[in-house]
Amino acid sequence: MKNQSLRVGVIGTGVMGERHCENLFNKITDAHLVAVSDLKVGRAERIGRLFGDAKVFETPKDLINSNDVDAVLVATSDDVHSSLILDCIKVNKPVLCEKPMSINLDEAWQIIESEITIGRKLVQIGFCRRYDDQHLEVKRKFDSGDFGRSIFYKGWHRNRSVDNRKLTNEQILLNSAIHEFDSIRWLLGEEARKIYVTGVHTNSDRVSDLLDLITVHVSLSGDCVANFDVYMSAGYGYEIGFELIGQNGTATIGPPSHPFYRDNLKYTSTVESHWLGRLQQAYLSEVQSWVHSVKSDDFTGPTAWDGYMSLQSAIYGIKSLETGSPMNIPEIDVPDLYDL
Ligand code: ISE
Repeated sequence: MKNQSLRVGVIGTGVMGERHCENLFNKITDAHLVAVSDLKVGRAERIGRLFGDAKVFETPKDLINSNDVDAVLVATSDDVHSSLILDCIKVNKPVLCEKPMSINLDEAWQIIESEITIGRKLVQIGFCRRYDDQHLEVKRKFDSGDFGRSIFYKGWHRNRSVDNRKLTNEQILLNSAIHEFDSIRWLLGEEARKIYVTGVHTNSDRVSDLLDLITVHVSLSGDCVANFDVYMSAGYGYEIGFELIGQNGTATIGPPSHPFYRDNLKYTSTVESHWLGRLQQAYLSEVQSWVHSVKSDDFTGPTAWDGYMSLQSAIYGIKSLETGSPMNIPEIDVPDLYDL
């Protein structure tokens, strides 16, 4: 395997799956796209043709079981992530699955148990922020100890617009806020213990009861706190950012590295319109690093355990939003397989 190009199959060829296929075809080294599968067969055929004549499989299971596929990337709708991950584990195939790893904790736990049973990690979860250069720089700075202990994560996550009729309050926590739940654990090195979520519907014409702007407050172990908003219809563009406050210093990431202009009595710059633009560097580095991990059998990415712990915050966040009360999050011991 070390000297051969990794043969990757992508399941789900929507917006994110297409981007991964394109990256695998054009940019990722030591791997290539060999197979695709999608409920919409026509879409899979188009993507397969576009990116190296990848073979189209009618069912995800056929792709997973194929001897021509070494590793699988899952970018389907969230509700089928866990069953596809379990199918990959059954045949001992490494899988990079988009977040969330599941939409419920029981199925997510089955994944943890399956990996424990086979005694190895095969699953990486697509927490792409961990591969974003800005996030990584802040992580390194805090890990160096220069700023002392990190205490407070204060973040924001803005999508430009969403289809209010399709999106649900649950999805905002499971699919969008889940990134912050992971970033908080990763940056602060502590676990969420209590969560309180409130939300508002920002659109005056009220096409739905969607709470498209939520604020999330998390208390963590080790005397740390986090606070962030997720605004799904911010209008001005796509943006993610945070301030991380430590004992001796703080770091901020925010507006990305577009040029900043001053003219005619004003400052101007450009805001990304979509996450595909803001996070392209992270997607590339995430998949490239996964390919190297798989080829060298040295697991480095966010694990199923990371996926489980972030999902736990999202699920208790949903309960908090529904009940209007803060929720305690149960403490669970890290299984040996994931204990570093
Ligand atoms: C989307 O699925 C993503 O993963 C983006 O990174 C996130 O910012 C967005 O809110 C999600 O809908």
